[in-house]
Amino acid sequence: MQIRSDFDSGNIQVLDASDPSRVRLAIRKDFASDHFQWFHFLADGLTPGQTHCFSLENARQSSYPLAWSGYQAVASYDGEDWFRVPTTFDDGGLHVELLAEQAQARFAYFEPYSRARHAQLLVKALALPSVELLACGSSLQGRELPLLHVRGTASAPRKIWLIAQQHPGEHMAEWYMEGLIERLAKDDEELRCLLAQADLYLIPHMNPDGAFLGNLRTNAAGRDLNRAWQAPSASESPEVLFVQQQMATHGVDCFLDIHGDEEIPYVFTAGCEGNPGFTPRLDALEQEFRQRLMAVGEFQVEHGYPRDEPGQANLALACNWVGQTYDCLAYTVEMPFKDHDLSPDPRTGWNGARSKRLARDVLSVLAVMAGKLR
Ligand code: GEM
Ligand code: ZN
Repeated sequence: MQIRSDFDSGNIQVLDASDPSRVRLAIRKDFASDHFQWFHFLADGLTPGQTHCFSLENARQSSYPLAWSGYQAVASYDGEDWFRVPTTFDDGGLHVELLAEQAQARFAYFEPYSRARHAQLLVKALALPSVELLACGSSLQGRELPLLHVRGTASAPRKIWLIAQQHPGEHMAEWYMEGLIERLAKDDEELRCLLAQADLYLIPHMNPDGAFLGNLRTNAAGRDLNRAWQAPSASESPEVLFVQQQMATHGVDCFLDIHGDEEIPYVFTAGCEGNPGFTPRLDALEQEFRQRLMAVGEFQVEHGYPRDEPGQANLALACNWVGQTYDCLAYTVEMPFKDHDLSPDPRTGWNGARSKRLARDVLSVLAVMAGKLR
């Protein structure tokens, strides 16, 4: 059996692949960092009809070891259709099983979003009459960081920013952005209502280097971009520096930072309640956003991160820094690596398609709220 990871977002180390019924593997650390959790590899030489087990033996030392409880890995024969496979976790690591139907299969922590698909998404977006490439930053390794501007029809539009995948292993984030961009092509009544009041500023992918390298959490300098917002640097976090410069140029009236969460099996948000500048106005906007999203989409408010104490927010996080700096509604949107347990799908768990649907639902909420953002 051959195990490969020499491709976009590949990450695995082979310990011993001599026994095809029990292949011993390990997850490689993020580049220049101690973080690890994301894995993505291809197994070639499977025997149809045989159950193969792949053991990721260092899973207990990963960044979020509690996240393996209740988690199932995803597999695919064609790289398009991804499905959950029987997965157990014990002292020996994370054990992923497949009753093989074909000789080759891919395995990953979540349905990967490839750089090639990102390129296709940009072509699709820029073909839309309302979308322009406003600016283009560059990652540390020189990958483009496009800022898309969706021009509405208002003479003084509200400016709604969405950025995705600061954490490179959270591939659900660019699936979300694909869903948003695809809805722009539909030109429905709600969308027209939104674009009559607001322009959109989109960064479909904040961390292309980290994603390509198969990192979970950091960029090519080993930096967690979602801890760089108070002091971004050209040498270590140019991706954040670029976005802040563009925000200063164009302004911000609402901000959504799209992420994935390893442990919590629900879709949820984290707000700015701990910001020094948090006001009853922002509190009301946050509550209305949540209530409206619960009414239309796969979302809930019971499960999520602990709320920050007043004045105790970490302003190095994008959501908090933007919310504080621009006195605006700002949210971290979290999708699960596992499933949204209020509406579980045993075959796929949370996946790309559901991430896309959430983006469409959030646009519906923004269409109703755009006029209240200031
Ligand atoms: C999280 S954001 C953490 C927000 N926490 C609170 N209490 N507001 C991060 O960066 O750690 C986002 C993520 O990793 O998905
Ligand atoms: Zn994240």
